[in-house]
Amino acid sequence: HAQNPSFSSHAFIQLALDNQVLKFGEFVLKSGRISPYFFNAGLLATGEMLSLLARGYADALAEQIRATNGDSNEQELVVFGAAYKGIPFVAATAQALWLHHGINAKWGYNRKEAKTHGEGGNLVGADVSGKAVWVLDDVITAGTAMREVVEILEQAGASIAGIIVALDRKEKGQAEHSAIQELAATLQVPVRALVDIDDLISYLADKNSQYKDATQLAKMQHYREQYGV
Ligand code: OMP
Repeated sequence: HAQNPSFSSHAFIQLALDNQVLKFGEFVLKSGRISPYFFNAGLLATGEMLSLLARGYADALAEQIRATNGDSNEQELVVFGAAYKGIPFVAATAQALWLHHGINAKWGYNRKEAKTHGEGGNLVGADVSGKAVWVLDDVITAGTAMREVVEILEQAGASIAGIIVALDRKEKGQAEHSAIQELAATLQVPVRALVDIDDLISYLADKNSQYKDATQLAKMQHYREQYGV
């Protein structure tokens, strides 16, 4: 039994469904949209799921670094996770980068309450000031959460190197483009997702899938037409 498989979107979706990380029903989103599915990254709460997720982020980052630097690992890699859910994810990703790719990334996160004693401030870990930082996050819908993280980093004197989310719901952001397209255009950086709604739809449509479900598939497709890009 392989305990450190490379990331595959199929395996990730299957695990997410098995563990109710990905659920079907009727959910009110932060944006106010009513969605037939919800991805709760807080439930990626086993060693297996955390490892697969971290491997996904790490593989995507390593690929991006290779694409820009060739084989050299010289350029410093700084990864950032936003409080609270992003914190364990960024820590696990830094470890996966080291164990599976030999990349010694610096990692950090923010706290929600600024400290008034001790070292002060609200950033912990890697010093991001003057650095180009990769941001990890769980889900992107309309892009509000991600814009807040970008703001925190820019306030701290960092620039954004790129963004990786676990799930891209591929929905409209502030206008007609998807939230990811808007961020990529505004920041001029790569923005990647480990899985997106089209992967979920293909999974539900797959005749070999144990979760094959025509009713749910139709709801997902309808929602995609309503809010999708
Ligand atoms: P936006 O800020 O609209 O991009 O929504 C992203 C945030 O919504 C995530 O960081 C989550 O807090 C939450 N969310 C989920 O966790 N899973 C989903 O499937 C959908 C949402 C959501 O509310 O849109």
